[in-house]
Amino acid sequence: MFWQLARSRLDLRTPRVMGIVNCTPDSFSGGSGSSSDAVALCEAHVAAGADLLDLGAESTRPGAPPVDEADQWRRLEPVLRAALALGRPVSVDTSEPGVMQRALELGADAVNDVRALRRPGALAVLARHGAAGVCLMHMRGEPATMQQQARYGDVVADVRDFLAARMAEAVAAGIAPERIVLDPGIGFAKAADHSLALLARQAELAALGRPLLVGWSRKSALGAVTGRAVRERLAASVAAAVLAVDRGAAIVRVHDVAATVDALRVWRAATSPRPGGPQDAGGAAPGETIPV
Ligand code: HH2
Repeated sequence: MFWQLARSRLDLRTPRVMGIVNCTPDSFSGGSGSSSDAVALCEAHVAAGADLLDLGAESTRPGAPPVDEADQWRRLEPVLRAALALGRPVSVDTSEPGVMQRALELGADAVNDVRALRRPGALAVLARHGAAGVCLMHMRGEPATMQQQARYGDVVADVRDFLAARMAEAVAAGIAPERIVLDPGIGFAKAADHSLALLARQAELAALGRPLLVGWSRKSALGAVTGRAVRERLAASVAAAVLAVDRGAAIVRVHDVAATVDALRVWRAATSPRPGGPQDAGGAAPGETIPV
């Protein structure tokens, strides 16, 4: 399994960590005040082991005010230019077709759209940019009012059907399936129980046949479970990322890259065949032994 991106194909046989860079003053877990802060965060994420960077210029927390195209681009451009030189794929988190267009022209590898390319013109921009990746995420309504729409009969079936329909529409518009990853939209028009059901039954979303990208980092569902404030959700976020990967997620979108990378190293070590372990066919290859 791989994700086709503008400059590369991302191999998803091992889980990948996407580092969040909010070029916003008002993100729910704190944004970057200036573009130099945001560039420094990109560099820190890469040093900590991030496989991808996701740059956003508009907060999507419940009740956040919209940011117009010109302002998004003013915040994004200097950070995107610097991030593209760091040797990792870079996605731009936007729903605005004009911002998508400018970002892809500058060389962005993918578009991450919490509205799943539903704004007029968005599908066409991606269809025009032959190889760029796209993440289609589930949400109902708009961030300002989405929590009023957090009512479902079967949330997992609803999210699955929505993602299947958005993927079909993207493919019909000319976006090849290997360019697409899917995201259940943890916390977007969802109560904590809805988000947790999406983790418990994540396999039903993986059955859609495209890689899953999942963002649990510091989200309010983790606050509901632990009783902790946004800044105190590191352990809960890492636990959720590991569970998501264990249930088949290909990419986890996180604020705390170093801790997530370590946790996934442990997950990988524990799930790979080991000399002498139950999946060992006999005879360890040289160099495969793990130092204690
Ligand atoms: N969550 C947020 C923003 N963008 N994109 C995808 N694909 N999946 C997510 O779960 C997701 C997302 C919200 O988190 P954050 O970026 O930290 O906050 P804010 O939107 O307030 O900037």
